[in-house]
Amino acid sequence: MADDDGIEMRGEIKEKLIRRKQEWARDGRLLTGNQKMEDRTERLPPGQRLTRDWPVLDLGIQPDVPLDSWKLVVDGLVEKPLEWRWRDFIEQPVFEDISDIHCVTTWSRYDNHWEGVSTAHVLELVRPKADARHVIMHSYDGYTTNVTLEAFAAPDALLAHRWEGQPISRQHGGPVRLVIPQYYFWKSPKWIKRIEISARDKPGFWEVRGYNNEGDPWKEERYS
Ligand SMILES: Nc1nc2c(c(=O)[nH]1)N[C@H]1C(S)=C(S)[C@@H](COP(=O)(O)O)O[C@H]1N2
Ligand SMILES: [Mo]
Repeated sequence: MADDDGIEMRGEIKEKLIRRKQEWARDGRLLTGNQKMEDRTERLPPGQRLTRDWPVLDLGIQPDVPLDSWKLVVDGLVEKPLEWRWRDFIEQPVFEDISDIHCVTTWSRYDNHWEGVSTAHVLELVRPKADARHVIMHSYDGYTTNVTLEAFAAPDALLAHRWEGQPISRQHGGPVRLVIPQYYFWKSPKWIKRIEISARDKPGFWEVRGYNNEGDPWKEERYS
């Protein structure tokens, strides 16, 4: 099924999986109670285990967004909203970072080499208004997630289009996904389409289904 913009929604929503994760959140599954809030000398957060591969997790729909259909809007409470096509995106200053992934389902993956555009650069261009406090991210598959403006602006956060020197695959959220390393990976939306700056918080897909509104792996903020 392709819409007018030539973007094909591949796959089906995994209703059962979503229900199970929601039950896990309700029951507090996977919590160790071992939060080392102060102790960041450990590299692996509590309850996590290291993996070397890179699992694919999403709601089941993996949109196929051709580069010439790709669009990103940054709007809401900003002085200068922007709309980028692919050529605009790749003209921006390149930002590179190496960071660890921590997924709430307990896998972590070290040393991911990302390339893209820093969120700091995006914010410099759009200039959030004085009352802006929150960022709501909207994806091509209908997924949403929310962070504070401060977390979005973190110096290691970026709109990534390359991973380990290669374009990010469709399965992992290409052409462009967010990477916000300080939080569990559900706060890093794949197939990003719109970044909404807001005075008001708007909990996203998992946040309204029992996941924490913040999601700091060091505080084990898995659920609300
Ligand atoms: N658009 C979108 N982004 C998403 C998701 C999703 O379903 N849709 N799932 C989130 C979750 S729960 C995780 S763990 C990571 C998984 O990213 P990966 O498949 O690249 O490992 O993507 C996050 N971003
Ligand atoms: Mo996840």
